[in-house]
Amino acid sequence: MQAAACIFDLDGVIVDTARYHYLAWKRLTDQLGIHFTEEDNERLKGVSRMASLEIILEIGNRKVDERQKQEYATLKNNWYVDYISKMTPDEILPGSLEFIKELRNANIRVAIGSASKNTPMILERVGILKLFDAVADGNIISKAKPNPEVFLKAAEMAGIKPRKCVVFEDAVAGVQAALTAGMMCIGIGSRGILTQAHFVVPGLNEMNLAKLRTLEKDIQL
Ligand code: B16
Ligand code: MG
Repeated sequence: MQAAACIFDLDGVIVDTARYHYLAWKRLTDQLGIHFTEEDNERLKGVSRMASLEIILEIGNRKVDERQKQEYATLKNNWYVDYISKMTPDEILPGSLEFIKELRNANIRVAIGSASKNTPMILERVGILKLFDAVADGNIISKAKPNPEVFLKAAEMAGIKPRKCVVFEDAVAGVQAALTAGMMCIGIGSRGILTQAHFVVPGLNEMNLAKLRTLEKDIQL
């Protein structure tokens, strides 16, 4: 394949918001008396807000009604928004900006495919909202990763067929979503965890257009 669009997951690929999610969930779990660790937080990566809450309630062995769940999710999100509203461009992960700009200069479309409903605010705070041709996020999709909806939507918005798209993703559920969408997937993180990705690199600082062109040569979609 030869990529005409690159679709980036946001949290864990372009910015490291996982620690803000952790701090906000930790405030909630402390309030509820649930023991919640950074290791537990790993299970929430790439998972939607409500699905994350379900995991937390399961860890704490709590059963609560729908109204209470909404209340908890809102409480956590308000704290999270408070943290991310203070984010600055320094928090863009190394190499991301350079790679995205290189792709744009080569006329390759760049898009976001994120589960987060806070995507526009994060992109705006770190000053990169205008760099993207398309932003598909938790506000416009109804099915969370591993469902491919968010990546298919990003491809459609960018005007590129799925088999001409490469997804960069740090979560197992996101890698599955990309593959089900019929796209090439480059995992960001560890090979031992992202076993299904076509390739894995530790971070976008290890990516450039020449490397992408080499990797995609071996991929048939
Ligand atoms: P929000 P991604 C995901 O973003 C996060 O990895 C996940 O931890 C979070 O629960 C989810 O967004 C929803 O975020 O509460 O802001 O809507 O990795 O898909 O960019
Ligand atoms: Mg992610």
